[in-house]
Amino acid sequence: MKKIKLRVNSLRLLFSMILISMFLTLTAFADSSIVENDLGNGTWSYTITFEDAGVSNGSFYALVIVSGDDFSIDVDDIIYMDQKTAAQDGSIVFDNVIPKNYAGGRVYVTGLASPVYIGDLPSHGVSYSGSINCSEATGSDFPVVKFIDASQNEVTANVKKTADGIYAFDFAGISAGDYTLEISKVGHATLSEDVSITVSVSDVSKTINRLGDINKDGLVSIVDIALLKDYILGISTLDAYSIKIADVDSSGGANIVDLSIIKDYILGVINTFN
Ligand SMILES: [Ca+2]
Ligand SMILES: [Ca+2]
Repeated sequence: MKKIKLRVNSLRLLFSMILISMFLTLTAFADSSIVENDLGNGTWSYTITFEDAGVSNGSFYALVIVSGDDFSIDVDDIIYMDQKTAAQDGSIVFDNVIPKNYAGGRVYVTGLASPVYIGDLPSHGVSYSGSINCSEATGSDFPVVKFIDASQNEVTANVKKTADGIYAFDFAGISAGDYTLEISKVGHATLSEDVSITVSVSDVSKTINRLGDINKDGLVSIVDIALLKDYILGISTLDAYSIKIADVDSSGGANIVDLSIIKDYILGVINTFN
């Protein structure tokens, strides 16, 4: 624990040095390289090496990667930070560098003097991640989470189960732009939303509901029948997603046929809407 704290403190110290030294003249290292390693599944790591000729081992160097292409270091834009000690010959290798997203960025290294701009990371797009709550906690089918672009190209997110009825999803390295986000799961109404992504987004929270559960209380009951009846009779309205929930025969609309199927489900005549 103490070790971690010391590490954080020394990173902070180095970072304040970076801010101060940004106003100083930049000097370049004798030799440096950025090598991209494709890990598959839209993820990358980097190996960043450089050499500070003439330094003795024991010198600290901090690696700072900043998103975007401005020549400034803003705390909010830092997507990776680490520190290492130089080897006897002054060479330093940062390997397995995995930045927070793949939006591209500028790589800086600083020792006890000025920060040095090493080069750029290529842009591999942005990330979009979050969680999905499913009203049916049990059931072994995972939700399928997709982005569909204007040309109907699809990208599917990685989905992991985090608890009963709760799943984490993650799109990594997608292009910024406009998409339809589609979340589907067996027995649930498919959620479709227009999403415009310009930067990486995390902590997105979405909920999908069981077919027939129009009031979204987790149960298919007489209450849902009453809501659908009022909708069919024009007494009340339903939002677009609630209509999808009510459309248990996937006909594209909610009507008397769905009402009859939901009634059969409640009476136990059928046990699935699929
Ligand atoms: Ca209900
Ligand atoms: Ca229908």
